[in-house]
Amino acid sequence: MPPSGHLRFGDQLLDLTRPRVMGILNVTPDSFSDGGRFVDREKALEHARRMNADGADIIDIGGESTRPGAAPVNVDVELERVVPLVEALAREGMRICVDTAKPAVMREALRAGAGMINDVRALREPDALNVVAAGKAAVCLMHMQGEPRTMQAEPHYDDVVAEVRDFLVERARCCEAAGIARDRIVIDPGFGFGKTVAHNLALLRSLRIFEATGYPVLAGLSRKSMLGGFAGRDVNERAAASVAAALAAVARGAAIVRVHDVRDTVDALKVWHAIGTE
Ligand code: 9MG
Repeated sequence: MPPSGHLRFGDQLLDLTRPRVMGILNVTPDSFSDGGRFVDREKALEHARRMNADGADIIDIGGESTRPGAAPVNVDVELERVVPLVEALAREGMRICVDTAKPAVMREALRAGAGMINDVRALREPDALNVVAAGKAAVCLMHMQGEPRTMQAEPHYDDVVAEVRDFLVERARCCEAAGIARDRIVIDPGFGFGKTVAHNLALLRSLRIFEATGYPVLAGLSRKSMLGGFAGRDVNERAAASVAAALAAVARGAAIVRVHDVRDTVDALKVWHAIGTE
């Protein structure tokens, strides 16, 4: 079944007949902060406004790092980092997604005006399904093997594409059974989350198999270590590599790309669109 062509995002319908760009706003100690509990809110707001002006369709705010090796964050710290930003940016009319696996953060983020939850644990925490089902938000269900602290140690699959697809379809069905409408659900293979480079490439090359599930597909490859390996670039010098990966994902059916370099990605997609596909 082909995806429906739109995503129900809070009270809005987001047209997915053209690819959409989700800009990443990380508010963690390694991003806009003094290195401790306090995150510089003004800098984060400025960065979100810049991504919005550059053409981001959605801003994805995350207050807990999910990088390989990252340690978990206390719920109060995450709330303090994320909720004021959601309130301010939603009030300015931006579409806000919140990257969290914690039901308490989801609940407050939705109250503050978020229209989407991005969960790397695919709503597997107790109560997460109910919190999302009770509102009108969209949800991105991502696949991850293991936990961020250890997930890259020894990822193993017999058939990575089938296993990841089956997991995501099963989670999407749980969402629908809990009352989340089909047109509120997005799936994501979770590049780099308990995957080797060979696993990531197999998933990227087979993205059409995910699209064929009928759920829109989100691809997050931006600045990931696999791209650094191919291009021989440090993390802050991977914009061109990330744009190439985003286009490769869109060419294989991705409906949304999650990126750091919004302006470059938006420009590339405009060129892509102008050229058209055969
Ligand atoms: C939070 N986060 C980091 N990488 C991600 C990815 O690839 N997809 C999604 N949905 N979230 C991600």
